[in-house]
Amino acid sequence: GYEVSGTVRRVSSPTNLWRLADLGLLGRINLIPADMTDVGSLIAAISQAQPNEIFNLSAQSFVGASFQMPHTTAQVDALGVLNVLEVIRYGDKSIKVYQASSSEIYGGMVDSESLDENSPKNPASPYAVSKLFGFHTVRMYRKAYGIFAVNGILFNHDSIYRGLEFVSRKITNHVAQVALGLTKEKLRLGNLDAIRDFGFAPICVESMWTMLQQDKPDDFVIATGIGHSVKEFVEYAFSLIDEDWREYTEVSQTEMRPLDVARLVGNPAKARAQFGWSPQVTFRELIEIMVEADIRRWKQYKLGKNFPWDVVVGA
Ligand code: G4F
Repeated sequence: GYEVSGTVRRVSSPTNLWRLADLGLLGRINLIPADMTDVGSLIAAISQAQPNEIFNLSAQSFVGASFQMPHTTAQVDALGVLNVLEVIRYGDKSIKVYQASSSEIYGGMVDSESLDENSPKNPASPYAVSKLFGFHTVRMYRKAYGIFAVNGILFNHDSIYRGLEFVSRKITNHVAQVALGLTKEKLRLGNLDAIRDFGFAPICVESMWTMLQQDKPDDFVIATGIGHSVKEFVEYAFSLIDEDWREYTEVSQTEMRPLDVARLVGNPAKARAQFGWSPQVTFRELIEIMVEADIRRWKQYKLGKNFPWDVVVGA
């Protein structure tokens, strides 16, 4: 029952909307040009769409790249949040806002078993510092101006639509190519000991909407509560095609970050108690879903069909 608008940042090459196309959503969403760093464009987009709810999912979301582009990351991930909130503050204050916060804001709290909304924040990348700015700005605007703004503190949330630069999809995409005999190259990975809380994105995304339907704005951790290392991920992914991961991977310095967070595992007790959220999909099921999808895509490719991400629309 929603009418959905989404903002699209203008780039000189055609905008790649393959995920929307793959999901059959293209044409059902009003696409409005806007840029998080350009407050005027946000004013225009918000006055055009006149939304009741805004989901701010826009970000330079790759932690690794934030070390190369700290300034851009801060402008989009930190000041961009401020821009949206300012437009609401001086415009329609009844608009509810979901802010995509991140488990990265906790940073290196290695001694914490699992992290909840009140755990100390110790960000360890330009991405994390920027997200923490957004997090506190949302809380401050909520208190100071009575805006219904919430932070969803999502731990890793993966699916078949994950970008190829992230470790989960990088692995499942490679496994699929090995399975179909399409590559002999080794997969270069970085820190295999990093522990992350890998959840299934569609289930996590449902919680974003649910947070905006609560009586009062608040912040919620969304996580499975179970940690797994990158090594466990790659090991299980290759086991699905009956291969030994060690033969197909190598550790490379180029994939290491100047600082990495050793362990991030969340405690979703508050979301579970308040609106019954649960992760539903296990670590192994998630990997199975992703490997299966990538094998399907590469099989299509072998048949001479386009990748779904070759669909380029909205030039
Ligand atoms: O897949 P990643 O790049 O995701 P990361 O850094 O955990 O961030 C993701 O989740 C956050 C929420 O928890 C989001 F806020 C954020 O936007 C993003 O969606 O890396 C996961 C771990 C890291 O410790 C990284 O060092 O995997 C390690 N890793 C090891 N080898 C690698 C690689 N990461 C990448 N991207 N590529 C590698 O080759």
